[in-house]
Amino acid sequence: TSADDRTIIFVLGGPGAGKGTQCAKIVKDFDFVHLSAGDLLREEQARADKSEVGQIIADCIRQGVIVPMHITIGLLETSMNRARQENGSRRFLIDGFPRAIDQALEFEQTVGKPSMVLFLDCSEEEMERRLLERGLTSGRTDDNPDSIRKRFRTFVETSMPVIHHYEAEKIVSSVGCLRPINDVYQDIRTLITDLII
Ligand code: UP5
Ligand code: MG
Repeated sequence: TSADDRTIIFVLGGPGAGKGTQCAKIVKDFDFVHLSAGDLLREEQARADKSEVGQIIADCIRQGVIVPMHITIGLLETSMNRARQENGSRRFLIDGFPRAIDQALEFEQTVGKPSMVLFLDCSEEEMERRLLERGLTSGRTDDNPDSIRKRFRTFVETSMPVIHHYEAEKIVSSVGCLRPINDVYQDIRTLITDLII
């Protein structure tokens, strides 16, 4: 299925960098489908609450570690195929995935290759500030100091190598995110316009 007419953008960045926020803005201006791997996992966990898979997802998210990739890739593939069948969607923002090199390679083999990797670059201090503030109302089981610390560790040790892998392929566009949401978005809008024209 890799040699097809889809455009895939991986939207990556640390916990709280602004991936979901920026994807929501992109889909207002461009014909992309936004698929957040974390949102899909949280939905699946709620749906399959009492099941073994539901328990695995809940535990991994609270511990800030990565859910076994066959679960996440299955959810992404199902959502992409459904969007394609129902709406003919061909452009996808994959938010918060891949988080490890093996996930990147598996997704490329079974689903497809990204045209661009959008890296939202933010300091840990600012990401922590955003997540703790969001944690006041988000209800997310991982928006607490202990889980946030573990998420940062996973990001540095396991997810940053994915960025470096795609830097070597020269498809990473980095955007500094220590700025207001709309300023960040202006840069992203230019990058996406350049990609799809
Ligand atoms: N905010 C955003 N931009 C701002 C700006 N420029 N200035 C000021 N404030 C800004 O934003 C976070 C908060 O910051 C919001 O309150 C926002 O208003 C504000 P958001 O857009 O939500 O940031 P995002 O990067 O999406 O943060 P999120 O917490 O979703 O990132 P994570 O990567 O931690 O979470 P995700 O949901 O992707 O994953 C959660 C867990 O799921 C992982 O830890 C892992 O256990 C599991 N997972 C997998 O196992 N595999 C996967 O493939 C994906 C997830
Ligand atoms: Mg998010």
